[in-house]
Amino acid sequence: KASHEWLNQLPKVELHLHLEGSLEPELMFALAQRNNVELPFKSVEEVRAAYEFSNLQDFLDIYYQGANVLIHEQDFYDLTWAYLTKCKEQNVMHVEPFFDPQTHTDRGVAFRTVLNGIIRALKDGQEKLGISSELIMCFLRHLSEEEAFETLEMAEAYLDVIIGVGLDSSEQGHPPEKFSRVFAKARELGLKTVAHAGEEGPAEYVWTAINDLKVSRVDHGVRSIDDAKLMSHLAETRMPLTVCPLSNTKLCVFDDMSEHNILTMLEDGVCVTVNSDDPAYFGGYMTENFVALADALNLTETQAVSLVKNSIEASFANEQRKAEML
Ligand code: ES4
Ligand code: ZN
Repeated sequence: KASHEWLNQLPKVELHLHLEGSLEPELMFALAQRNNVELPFKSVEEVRAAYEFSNLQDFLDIYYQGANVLIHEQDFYDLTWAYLTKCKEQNVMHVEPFFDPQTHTDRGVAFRTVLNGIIRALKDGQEKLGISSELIMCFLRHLSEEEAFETLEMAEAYLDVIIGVGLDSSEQGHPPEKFSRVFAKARELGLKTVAHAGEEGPAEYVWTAINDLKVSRVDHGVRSIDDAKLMSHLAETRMPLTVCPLSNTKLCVFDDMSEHNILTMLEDGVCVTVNSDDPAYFGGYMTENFVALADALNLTETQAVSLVKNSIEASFANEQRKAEML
């Protein structure tokens, strides 16, 4: 296979990245040792071998277990900084990462510990690497509305460093409207909203993310293709979809990359974007996701550039930063 160095050189933007999903096995082991946490794996190789998933839940079980090594502010700094240095290597100029506070507060790690580590690294990323960023806090949808409200309350002290809220974790059985009232409160606080929808769940969940949660972007959204009316609506309104190709094949949303619908949607005028989701678990960061599309679907340079332009259009960066990136 060709090296596709041009795809690494291409300046890129990432809009769908879970910081906890960027925890590489090497850092997981180092933090386990530093914090005296027991891991159910003997080696980095054994961890990587465990990363075979047949669906979203399979992955989530391992992902939440991995996060147990994150305890101190410095751990969250190191996690975020490692991701940003990877972005620098791959010419990613702007990022809008997600974090899952409930994964940590439910283990007794303070909200401020998580947030302070992350924002200090994002600030260094801006100052030392020139990577601009906006931070998005996600609610875990398998937990209750009440717990989401409690999490939103903790975020109220940090509205200057959180641009929006999102919704992630187990999709099926947890429709967007379960969080309509929490999202309404978030919007009242001036936060933007996004939500995972139409990853494993039906196209109907994309409609309710748009109509009930009033999202600015839909995360994944690939199952929108099952609903022709929805597809036209997405194209007409330029509603962005943050698509994650390697995630979708790793979690068996598509059996093979050659079956992925991202380029079909691009040609239909939908504002699709390329993102890495949980790169430490799914086999690659931004460049690898673009390369996978080049290998399986013959992604052209024109298409690659359109995908990045879509990301700039869909981003929460200010107009000046957007203009700089175009
Ligand atoms: C996730 Cl791929 C995916 N889907 C839903 N929730 C998530 N959290 C982390 N990765
Ligand atoms: Zn995701």
